[in-house]
Amino acid sequence: MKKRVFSGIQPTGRSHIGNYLGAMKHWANDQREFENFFCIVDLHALTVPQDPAELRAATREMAAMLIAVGLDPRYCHIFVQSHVAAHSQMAWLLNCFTPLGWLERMTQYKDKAQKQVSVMAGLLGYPVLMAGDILLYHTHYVPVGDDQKQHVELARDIAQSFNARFGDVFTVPEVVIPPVGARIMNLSEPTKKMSKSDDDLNSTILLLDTPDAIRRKLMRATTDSERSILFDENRPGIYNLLTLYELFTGEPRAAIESRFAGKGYGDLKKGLAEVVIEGLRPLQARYAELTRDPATLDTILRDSAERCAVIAEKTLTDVQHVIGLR
Ligand code: ATP
Ligand code: LTN
Repeated sequence: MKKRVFSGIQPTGRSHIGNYLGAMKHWANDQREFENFFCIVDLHALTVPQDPAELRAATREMAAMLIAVGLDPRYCHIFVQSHVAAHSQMAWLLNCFTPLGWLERMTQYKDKAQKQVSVMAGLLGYPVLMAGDILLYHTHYVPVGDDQKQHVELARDIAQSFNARFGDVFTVPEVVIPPVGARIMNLSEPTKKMSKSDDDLNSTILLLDTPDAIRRKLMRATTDSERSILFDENRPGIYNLLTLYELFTGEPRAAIESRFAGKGYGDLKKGLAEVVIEGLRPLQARYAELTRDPATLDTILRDSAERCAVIAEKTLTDVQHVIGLR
């Protein structure tokens, strides 16, 4: 039996090269080795304010994007979280077995709560819903970017404490973080991660950006006052641009450093813009084609949700049983 992979992505804002290099690209590369569950987490999106029509449209767009980056519905269950009721049901049950203190410590909660005028209870419960997503499928591996590591560790803690009390109900998942690209940085403020929810539109390269937008954003990217073009982690701006070059070309670091030896930051930015534009071109073409046929996307989502519901409901029933429901 193939081992199981589960990961999720929120249908909010627009996907960016951080999502791609930190998560989606790895999901696509490794898909044949595993049984894969890729979930468009619309329930997680509700933890911060959303416009209903935009959320609905963004959910279908995310399905198109996942297929455009190369996920193949023959190897992957690509589905929407709210289409499988067991996700909401499991979240409630796990909420009753998760100490409040574990949730209050989550760094993403603290960051996001600070940005909201009024914080809804769902924002605190976000990692519990996420733990339920993972545990419902007896997931072995959870490939995510660096920012989600703490949440997957919490899912492990919840699974272990539940198992200690009720027997081996859950498979304890492992987090998988890519060695390079797990944290693509914000172009304007390279000490922060690139993020969908950033208000500064120049800080993020979107997967659907036009060539002109990509060139413009990269030319404005923050660097430093030095001159040398070297992979030096203490120089976050240049390090981020060089990492992007490395990930889009697959060239070794030494070769990239010698390609730009004696050249200026402008040359690096121009060169990088061209490799990003070329790297995104095939994905953008596939995306355009897929969004012309929403009925096919809806069929893929519906079929996947039906298959996932069978697996998820079995786990949910097992959990209900051991805790004294049913
Ligand atoms: P937000 O920042 O608004 O929370 P996001 O950009 O993190 O949103 P998500 O849908 O939460 O987007 O994340 C999808 C996947 O992309 C996750 O696995 C996450 O770890 C990864 N990811 C997000 N941002 C980056 C980044 N800057 N570098 C690498 N991976 C990232
Ligand atoms: N919180 C994650 C999305 C997410 C997820 C998951 C990732 C929801 N459920 C389960 C991995 C496994 C995020 O914001 N990237």
